[in-house]
Amino acid sequence: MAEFDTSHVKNIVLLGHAGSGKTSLAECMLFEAGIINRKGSILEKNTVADYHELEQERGNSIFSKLLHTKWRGYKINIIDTPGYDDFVGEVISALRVADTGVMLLNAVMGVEVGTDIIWDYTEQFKTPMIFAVNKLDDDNADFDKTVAEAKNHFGSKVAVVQYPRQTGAGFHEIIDVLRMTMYKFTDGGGKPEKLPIPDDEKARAEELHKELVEAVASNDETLMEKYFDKGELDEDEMKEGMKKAMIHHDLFPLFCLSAERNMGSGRLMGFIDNVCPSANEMPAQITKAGDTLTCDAGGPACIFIYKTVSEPHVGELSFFKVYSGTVKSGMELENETTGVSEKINQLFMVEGNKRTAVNELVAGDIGATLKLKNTHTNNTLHIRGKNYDLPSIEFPPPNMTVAIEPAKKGEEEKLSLALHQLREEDPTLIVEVSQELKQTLIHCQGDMHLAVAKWKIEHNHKLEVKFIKPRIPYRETIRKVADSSYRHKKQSGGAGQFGEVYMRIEPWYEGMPEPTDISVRARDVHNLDWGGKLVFYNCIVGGAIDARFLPSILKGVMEKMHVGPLTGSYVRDVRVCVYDGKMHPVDSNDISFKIAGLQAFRQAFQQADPQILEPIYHVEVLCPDDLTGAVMGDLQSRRAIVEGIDSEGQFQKVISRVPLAEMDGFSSSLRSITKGQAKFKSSFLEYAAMPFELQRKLIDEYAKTDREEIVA
Ligand SMILES: Nc1nc2c(ncn2[C@@H]2O[C@H](COP(=O)(O)OP(=O)(O)O)[C@@H](O)[C@H]2O)c(=O)[nH]1
Ligand SMILES: [Mg+2]
Repeated sequence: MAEFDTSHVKNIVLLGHAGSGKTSLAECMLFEAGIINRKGSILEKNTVADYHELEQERGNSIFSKLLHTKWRGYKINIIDTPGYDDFVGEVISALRVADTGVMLLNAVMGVEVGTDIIWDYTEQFKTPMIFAVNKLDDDNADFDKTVAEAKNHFGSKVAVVQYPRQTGAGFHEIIDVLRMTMYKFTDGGGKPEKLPIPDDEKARAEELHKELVEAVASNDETLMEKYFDKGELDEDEMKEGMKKAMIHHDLFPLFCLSAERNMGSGRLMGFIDNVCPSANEMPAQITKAGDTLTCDAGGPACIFIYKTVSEPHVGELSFFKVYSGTVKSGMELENETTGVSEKINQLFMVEGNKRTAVNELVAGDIGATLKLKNTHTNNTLHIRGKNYDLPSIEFPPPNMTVAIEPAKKGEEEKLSLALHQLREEDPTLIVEVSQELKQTLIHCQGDMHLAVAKWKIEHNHKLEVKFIKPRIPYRETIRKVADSSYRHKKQSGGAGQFGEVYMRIEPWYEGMPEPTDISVRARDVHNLDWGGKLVFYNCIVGGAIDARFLPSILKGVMEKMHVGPLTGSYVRDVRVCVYDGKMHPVDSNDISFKIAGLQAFRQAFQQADPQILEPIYHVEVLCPDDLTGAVMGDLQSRRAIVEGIDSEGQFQKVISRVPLAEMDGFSSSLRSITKGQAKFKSSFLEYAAMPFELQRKLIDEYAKTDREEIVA
């Protein structure tokens, strides 16, 4: 038998901007429940959650961690998450399996950009949310300002359940307007004394109590009627009303904390146990095939893998949530995605880097298993005879790209293995072997994300690597019409070669009119892999060139389009009309026409006012008002065009277009000029012409490189 049934398991995720106190709160929860007998601290580098060497080195969380605690008959699974948006993938996967989010607000800083970004995801998942205002012991803490910012940012659904009697060094008392009690802590924190609300706080407490009751009642008609009748709601009515409103994302209760001094976490856990929904009170999961999967320990076993970690000397750990049935050790489950059958040899409850073996885990619980054969993050495993496949976690697209190389030649194979494993653990890291740029690219979320990847490669794979600036995928095109002809003739030794081609090339655009002065006999439209089009027309009259040679001419043109004449970049958006030429009865063959086609195209291209296009990215930076100037200054030094500034709550969103060639180092530069108070998103927008002098530079550089012509 499992120790806790489904309704006694709660899954929470700790969220918030970096430094808001999530890891410290997790430590308090574990300590208060007696899971650990010494409370660790960030400073001493001995918390349960930040156990990773790299986290201790850097002093903040990088990976999400599964912990659990037991409080008054309930098991609370806690996922501690990193606050920097470089690691937002860890937050998203945790949100996928959590049933309540606890968003920490730093009472010194108020609502920060990290809070805002994570909030957007909680809205997508509709995760029931609690706010916890932390650091109330800090002399610069401002509770009222933090609450005002939260209401301004997240709306009137933010409902104050607790407020501090005093903040700063004197923070010892929390007034709870749900219980209408005052909790008084000693200097050491821990278990508070419960006292009546003092007279001088009664008016405020009663006003906030009324606000809270009204907020709960306003979400439910029966409760509203009861409230009108009695002028009050009893504890059970409040509990049920709050739970329902939280499930519908209509109420976000707000609590008070000092994680540093261990004040407030016990009451928070009590609220999680009594009010926050268990997995079976949340909307049922719908499989990809449309089946409803009820969270019931007696149902068919089904688990979903939300995270994979490769632990040195241990192997691959798969973290999962049981969405239906009961998983037992020794069970065989089928992986719906990969088709393999997996034996669940060991089941674990997890506390940071410690694992406790258990025999079974019921629906609604979260745990881990080891050494599955072919199972990855986002896979669903189920008992034989079902086809359950649960919706995947959608990870955000990457924000920045670098090229990676082993420091020593000859270690390419080792690097590719290391990257494979990195990718397995971290779905927000994308590895691309670019044929076009002849580089291995890492697409990631930001510079800290990259630093972590480097650390893992160096420590776990004992491989030195270097990051280099990625080449830019420029494009070449033309702006004018040009004609050319080329005769390829070779008669030295053996069989001769002969082919002559006349062609016209024009800039292609959607809806361009057909030629009027020549008649088109065959049309060939190619959507190019690298974007844009090649439109190839056979306009030969009177059999000047046999139709069978046209594919060879096209091949020659295509070959040159792969290695553009200006910089060797791909060519796009050209219409080619082959309208005349000559054949030789004996010497004409495919190769001759391919060469003639290629050379004619090259000549015409040079006369057609060619230009280089560069990739432009859409970049959005979210930052506090007083930092917009600095952010815009940095952007403008990157040839960016600032297109507008929108306000988002108390933040400003600077919207701009920036050439990819100038994005190098943006992530770290932004972090340093804003001290981590700004976040950015970037995505490919379009190709646009480069400034003339920069084009000149690229062309001159390319002319200097040794290159072999790709001519057969
Ligand atoms: N004064 C004060 N400092 C705190 C409190 N909670 C956390 N801290 C400190 O704030 C820093 C960040 O805490 P941490 O738990 O790592 O935050 P996280 O990034 O949200 O996990 C650490 O130096 C903590 O010691 C608190 O309640 N009061
Ligand atoms: Mg942390």
